[in-house]
Amino acid sequence: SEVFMNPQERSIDKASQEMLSRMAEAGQENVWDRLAAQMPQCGFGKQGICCRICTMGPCRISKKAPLGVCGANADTIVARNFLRFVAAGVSAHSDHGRGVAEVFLEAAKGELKDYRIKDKVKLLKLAQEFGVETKDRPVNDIATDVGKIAIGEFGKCEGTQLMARRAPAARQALWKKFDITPRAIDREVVEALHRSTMGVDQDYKNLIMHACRTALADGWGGSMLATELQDILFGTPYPGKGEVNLGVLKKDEVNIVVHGHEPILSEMIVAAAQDGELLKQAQSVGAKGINIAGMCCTANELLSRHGIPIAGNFLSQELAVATGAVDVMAVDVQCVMEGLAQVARCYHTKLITTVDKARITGVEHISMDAKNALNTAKKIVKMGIENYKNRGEVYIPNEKQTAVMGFTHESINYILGGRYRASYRPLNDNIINGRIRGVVGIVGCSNPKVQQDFTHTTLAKELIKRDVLVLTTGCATIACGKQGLTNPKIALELAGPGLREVCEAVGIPPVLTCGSCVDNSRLLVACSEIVREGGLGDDISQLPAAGACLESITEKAIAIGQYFVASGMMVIFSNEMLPIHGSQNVSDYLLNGIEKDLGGKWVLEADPVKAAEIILAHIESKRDALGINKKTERKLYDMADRRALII
Ligand code: SF4
Ligand code: MSK
Repeated sequence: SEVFMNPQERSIDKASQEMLSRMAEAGQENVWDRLAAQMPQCGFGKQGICCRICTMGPCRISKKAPLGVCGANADTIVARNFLRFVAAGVSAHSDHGRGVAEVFLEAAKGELKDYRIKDKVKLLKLAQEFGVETKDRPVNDIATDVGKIAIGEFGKCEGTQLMARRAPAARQALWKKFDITPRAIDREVVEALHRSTMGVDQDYKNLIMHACRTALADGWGGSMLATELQDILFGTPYPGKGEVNLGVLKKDEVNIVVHGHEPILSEMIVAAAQDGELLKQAQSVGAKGINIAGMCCTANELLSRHGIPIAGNFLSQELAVATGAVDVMAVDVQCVMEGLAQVARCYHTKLITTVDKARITGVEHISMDAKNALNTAKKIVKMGIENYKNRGEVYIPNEKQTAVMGFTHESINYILGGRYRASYRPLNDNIINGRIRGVVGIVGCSNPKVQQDFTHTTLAKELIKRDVLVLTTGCATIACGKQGLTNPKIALELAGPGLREVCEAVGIPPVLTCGSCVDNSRLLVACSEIVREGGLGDDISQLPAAGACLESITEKAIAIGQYFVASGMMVIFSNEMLPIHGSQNVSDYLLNGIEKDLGGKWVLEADPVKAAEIILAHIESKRDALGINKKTERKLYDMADRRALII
């Protein structure tokens, strides 16, 4: 792959470009430089044909040596590696979900003074779904029962994931037919590791089928639990305005950046920053206030629930420190680059790890104890205040964008249908009448092998231009936010006439931000609800819909892709970011054969314009199959339509 050396090649984001220039001038290394130093990267690894799972190896498959020492061929090795990618991604999301479930249960029992149940309506819905008695019972008793069942989902001895029942009946039947309905989340991950160890499962299709089941345990299990319980505990997001990009950092305030994924700590830091005593302390050191900003998925969680500004996505983390304005960066789990520690040493920034399972050598660790959460958060904020005076030169790029964020399955439902008739009907009707051609999820990361933010935003623009509604999560959301695509004023100008009419009528932007990585589960629920609403087939695989992640990095992204595929969706990734090319059979199956079995498939395309063409063709073929492309005469909204829509 190409190595980008100058700031303009590395990112389309002006704030990133400025910071990259400054870091280069100061001779400071960042993720792009480390990528350059790694070149050329191992061709065997890229194709998925290196195996190091036993000490007869490591083995690499080549023409000269087509079999590993144990006799494993390329198909087995690629499929095993793929399964291990998926299992690791699932374990990350699901361990996040388990962490939330544990705090949820303790909070429900009244053992945590700083957390309480915020969304009682959502709690009651989930309780009913889990079969928990709700009538005349105190909220905390109901929540305790829900919490116990939720924790059980990770390790239960019998049965399948409860929330997999949210999928359309036809989908559930298909999972049953292929025996891939996910059982306990931990069990699927453990079995994945067992099956992919030396001398166990040596049939590539069998391995891929277990990758489906393991991934489904994430999408319809671990991630979905994380989302549901976070919503109940911290409040279900509702669309609101916020600001995105490094320009949200403030020269004259104490800047605390929270980075990672779990909102357990960051929610408390937000609360601590409002403490009168701490505000006074901030003023006493000459700061005008305490400014909290988010990074990566923590940022999505906080903006969508509290309107807290977002400083940047994955590739911006080191750049934020290089502004010299970050007094504390508090991190929890996932996507926290170890390189941050090195960059932080060049500035006054105090980098603090907070989760015992995620420490960095040489970095100060303040253990986040849920029982003493607010005090721990206050301690961290105080460290920021005390560090304010140690700032050296500060340079904050003057770049930020207004964004409307915080869409959920519930809020889309409500906005479309109104309080008393919350419903997907208007969306389904507008897909059927062709004003909206289809729905696409643009999700995931920000990879230095790709110009930062370019592919996510180009793809989003190409799609909305052609009347496709875009839903985003993760770092893709932040990329779209930075480029104005979640600002209705800017984005509506770029939308096709049909999509624009619908968005204007109901008051939404054409790019809907749906939260963090675990919130991809919201998209699964939304798809199921669209199917349930009727008129667009009886399974997710029939919907004119797709998923895309052209800047993926993590194992989590592959797990997400695989659970979308196993749920019936077409998913586009960049060629280089799915290491399956070393096996023709595995590639053929994941890119083609699997569609006959499960209705979804992977597609590889790195170019966002070409990816948009592929998605459009896919959407139109689904529309043809549904018979909704007959009489597709497109008409703009007239007053009668508007009256029918606005409740
Ligand atoms: Fe080599 Fe087989 Fe061991 Fe893998 S499992 S390292 S292919 S001997
Ligand atoms: S943070 S997983 S780089 S989206 Fe969720 Fe961003 Fe990908 Fe991490």
